[in-house]
Amino acid sequence: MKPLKQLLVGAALILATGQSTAQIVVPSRGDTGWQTFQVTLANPFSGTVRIGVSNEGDTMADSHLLLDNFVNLGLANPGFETGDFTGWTLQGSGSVVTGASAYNGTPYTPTEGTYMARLFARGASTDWIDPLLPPGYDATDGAWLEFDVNIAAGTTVSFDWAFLAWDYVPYHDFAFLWSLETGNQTGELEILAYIDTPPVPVPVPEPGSLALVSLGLFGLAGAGMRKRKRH
Ligand SMILES: [Ca+2]
Ligand SMILES: [Ca+2]
Repeated sequence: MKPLKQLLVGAALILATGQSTAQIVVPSRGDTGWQTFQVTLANPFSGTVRIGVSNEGDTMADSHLLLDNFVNLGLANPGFETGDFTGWTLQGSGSVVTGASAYNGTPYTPTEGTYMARLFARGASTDWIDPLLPPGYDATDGAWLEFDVNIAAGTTVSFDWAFLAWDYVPYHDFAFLWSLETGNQTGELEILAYIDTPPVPVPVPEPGSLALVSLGLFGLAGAGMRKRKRH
């Protein structure tokens, strides 16, 4: 199975920006901390955007996506400060909250104001993402915020997000940004973060470090483990 990372290699770039953001590999039941997605549009963009979170491989252990502080996207309630989803279209499960916790208990608070959105990977089918994923991955269900935008070239847009993994390898729950430019048939997908075994650093052999080398090889073998069924 190809790593999701390869989606970015040679892929058409989202929002006609000519740039992309780093993709974060989250270990089992880990979390990303707050991240800012920011792009300056090289070309104007008019179309539909979906930002959300999906289960992968099964429909259990729903991961979470926190969102806040949407800048320059022309949104009426860009930081959820109404205390609800006024002005937004939510598909699937989500709520507007003043705080949240990662699986390990790490607390999260809004990056702007008092409120933020918390989406759960359940409630709406994400089968529509499958054609945009590498073979072997299976998006099942999730939730996303959807909006139409009309952005002028040269505009810098941004939003804050945090992916809280509730699942573990080999279930690759993921956070995504999808866009469909008006007139196009196929949307473009960017994976913001997904669950996987973090890359194993290649150990530099030194005298007395053979044990470390062995551990590294063991880790690589683990990363190549085949997907197994959950019962
Ligand atoms: Ca899951
Ligand atoms: Ca806010």
